[in-house]
Amino acid sequence: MKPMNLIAAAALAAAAGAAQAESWDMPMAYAASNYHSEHGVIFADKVRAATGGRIDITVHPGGSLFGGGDIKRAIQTGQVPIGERLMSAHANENALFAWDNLPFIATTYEQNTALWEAAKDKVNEALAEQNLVALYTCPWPGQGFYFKGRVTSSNDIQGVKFRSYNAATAQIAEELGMIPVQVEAAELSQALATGVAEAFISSGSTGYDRKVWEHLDYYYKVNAWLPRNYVMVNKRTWDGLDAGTRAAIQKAADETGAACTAKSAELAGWYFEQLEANGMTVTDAGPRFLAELRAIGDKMQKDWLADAGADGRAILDAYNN
Ligand code: PCA
Repeated sequence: MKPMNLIAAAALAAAAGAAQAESWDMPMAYAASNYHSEHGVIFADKVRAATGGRIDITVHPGGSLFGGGDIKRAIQTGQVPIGERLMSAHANENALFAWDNLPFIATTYEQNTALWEAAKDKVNEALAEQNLVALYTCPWPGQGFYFKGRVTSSNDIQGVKFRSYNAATAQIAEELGMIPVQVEAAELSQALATGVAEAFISSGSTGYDRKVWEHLDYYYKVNAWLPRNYVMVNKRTWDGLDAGTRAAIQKAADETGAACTAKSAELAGWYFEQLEANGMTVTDAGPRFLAELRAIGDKMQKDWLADAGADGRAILDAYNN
């Protein structure tokens, strides 16, 4: 080869190498120290190792790159290739995304996994239509209520400002006579400190992350549902990868989803211990409050079936069998 051709060949090789390695920013919505975010980092490490550095993911937790409410759109539109979001926050786009917040349908990790198995194909189809591919999902622990004072029924909470995180939690607030206000977990401590919100529904996990004992004194265990976070990738980006890279990433995702789910189950009780150690009363919801919640749950299930149509019916039928 003539020297000029050698130089051209070297430049071409360098360009091909550079085009191959990709840096992916991955926005996540929840606290850096939360197990969801920690598993995002575990996932990134696995992907880097499995692809020989070809895909280099940087996790941005706590809504630091995009606020929780903006992450899904940022992935869809290709502003970032990958990210994490609570799926049911997007139930307004498609009722199927609310499969995991039907009250009292799936209240254990096993049931939540069985329901996801029933819902998965339909949900993934709906995501594909939005230019998204879910790589893995991970549940939050069961959802219960945080209040300032003791609550035995909705009589005790009329007009209370209630922090919601999706349509279902806003509906529950209204049915109970409270006033819903949508607030991201990342802004929850501030909302409680400034009086924007006085109560909310969530897991022990988010109460712990946000040190809510500084503002509220009671947690009522209800286990209404276990909502899931999804790590999603832009479908065009995904389809553009070679099959080997896709398989390596999917394997890392499967392992991470399983590990994250196990961690969630392992930590569920520990979070309650931390709330108690910091002075909160953690207790089961009483029979009157629970009866009201069950009636609301029945109504919400009917509403959902009306919205989600035949697909929703098929999901619940598959789950019930
Ligand atoms: N924590 C998240 C969603 C569900 C949960 O347990 C939150 O409160 O925003």
